[in-house]
Amino acid sequence: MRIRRDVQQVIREGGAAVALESTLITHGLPYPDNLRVAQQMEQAVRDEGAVPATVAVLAGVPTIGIDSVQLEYLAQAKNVRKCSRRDLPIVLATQSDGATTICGTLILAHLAGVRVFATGGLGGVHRGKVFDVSADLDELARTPMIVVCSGPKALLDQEATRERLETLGVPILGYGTDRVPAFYSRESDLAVDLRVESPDEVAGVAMARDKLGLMAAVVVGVPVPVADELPRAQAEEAIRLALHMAEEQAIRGEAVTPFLLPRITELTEGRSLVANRSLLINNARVAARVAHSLALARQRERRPTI
Ligand code: PSU
Ligand code: MN
Repeated sequence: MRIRRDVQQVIREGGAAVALESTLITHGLPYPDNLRVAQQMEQAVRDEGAVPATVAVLAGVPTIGIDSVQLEYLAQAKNVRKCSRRDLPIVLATQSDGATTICGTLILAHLAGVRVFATGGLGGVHRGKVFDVSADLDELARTPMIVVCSGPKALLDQEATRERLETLGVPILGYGTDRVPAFYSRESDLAVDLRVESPDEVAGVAMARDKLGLMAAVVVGVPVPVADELPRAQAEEAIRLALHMAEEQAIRGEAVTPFLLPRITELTEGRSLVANRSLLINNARVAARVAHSLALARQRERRPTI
């Protein structure tokens, strides 16, 4: 794999690095918003003094920390494969381009030694489709990273996704909230496993996990900033309508989310896009702070006590 030089260095020094996914660039947001948001997420991480590493596969090479030219290419490229665990061997063997989902990013970023990851919404259990369960969930169960997000994607069955995460041993922390964030809206009616108020508390849970040798990710649910929140009733109405359209057009599998997101944007007159953009940039900022706390906690742990 190719690891950008500054990313290599920060990992070697045990500093703060934040992984970012690329599927939200190729499949989650329209051009040119996708490019702007990806750049702003990287900038938010840098503003906090951490190093961003956007992950993708380019011509079959897993790349940890794409450069600005590669980012612009991905933002406009068509036919880039959306890569979960299943897809990685295929894009490598065929030397093609792949955008990594949360699942794919967890695999590659963890291999490279990055411990914190910022994204938008987790994949999970689709509404009314018990067999359409995102590979994100099983990957979260076996990758000891910290994943900063705004809850499961709004269009999923939130309750089923939450139950599945419990079964898989993945804790959900609420960042200044008692409820699992509902992506476009600040709160669902589902309780988090622990409410935290600071990056240090998040790092503390990850450190305890590591001492136990548990492999699961720690999920941190950060609510969308208040000013950009979409009221729940409004978000739900748009989601229901979009799901109905997907049903009518027989959209299936990994094509479902890329079909639904633009429909939801249309139905909310762009407000879902505003919320999505806002939460992504905010999550990148929070993840950078968490990465600092974790780096410090790990350094303290290594230093002999006097
Ligand atoms: N949430 C969004 N937009 C997205 C995704 C999540 O708001 O584009 C992407 C993420 O990359 C996530 C993936 O990992 O969708 C899950 O897809 P699937 O349900 O097909 O596993
Ligand atoms: Mn799916």
